[in-house]
Amino acid sequence: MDLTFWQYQFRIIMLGDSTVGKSSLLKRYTEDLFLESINQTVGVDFYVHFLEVEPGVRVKLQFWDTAGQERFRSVTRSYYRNSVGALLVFDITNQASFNHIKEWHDEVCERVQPHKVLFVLVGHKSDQDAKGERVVSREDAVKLAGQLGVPYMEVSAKTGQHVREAFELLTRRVYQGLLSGEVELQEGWDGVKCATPQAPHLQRASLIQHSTDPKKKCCS
Ligand SMILES: Nc1nc2c(ncn2[C@@H]2O[C@H](COP(=O)(O)OP(=O)(O)O)[C@@H](O)[C@H]2O)c(=O)[nH]1
Ligand SMILES: [Mg+2]
Repeated sequence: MDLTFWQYQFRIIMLGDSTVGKSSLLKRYTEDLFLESINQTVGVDFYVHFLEVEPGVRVKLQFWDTAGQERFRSVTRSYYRNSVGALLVFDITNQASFNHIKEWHDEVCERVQPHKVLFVLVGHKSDQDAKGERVVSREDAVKLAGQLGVPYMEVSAKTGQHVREAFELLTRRVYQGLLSGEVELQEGWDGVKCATPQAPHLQRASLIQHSTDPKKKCCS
């Protein structure tokens, strides 16, 4: 089987303050590695991972990681454009990173218009909880997630806890969004790509068909 074969490609971005662990999460998910002193990202880094969202339906996930611009809150419009999903990450030991989540959320929503981005809120470095380092309570995080209308998960790139689950939750949300029409394929937008492009209304029709017959390939 050709492991690089895919029916859909989703472009996913990582959002959150500098040092919350965005690059570490990507490294853990795509390479199952954790480095205590991870290099500061230089240039826009991107990572790839493949996931089967249902039998016979392979998705290529293309993750974009900021190159430290988030340190200066100067992430450019081109970073947000063409993305369909985002992990909103804060560090449970860093109150300011939690306080900034709504700003990250609102900024991306504004910048991707007229497109839609689906989110998962991530409370990161959950390994620090056992060490008594937590400053953001789970209750406050759940409350914020409810206000934003997004799911919440606590994860750790260090131990690997719930990392795969968080990325898969986001991927499945996007896939469900495609099936339900909440996310629309559009020409000139690369948030979601189909292996065989054709007219958007036909793609839509094939997606509906697809949802009732998982064996049917996208756009075929
Ligand atoms: N305790 C703990 N530290 C982490 C975890 N993930 C990342 N770090 C540390 O947090 C720092 C910043 O990580 P990095 O991935 O560069 O954050 P970024 O700036 O958001 O990309 C590094 O020193 C990492 O080793 C984690 O799950 N637990
Ligand atoms: Mg980074």
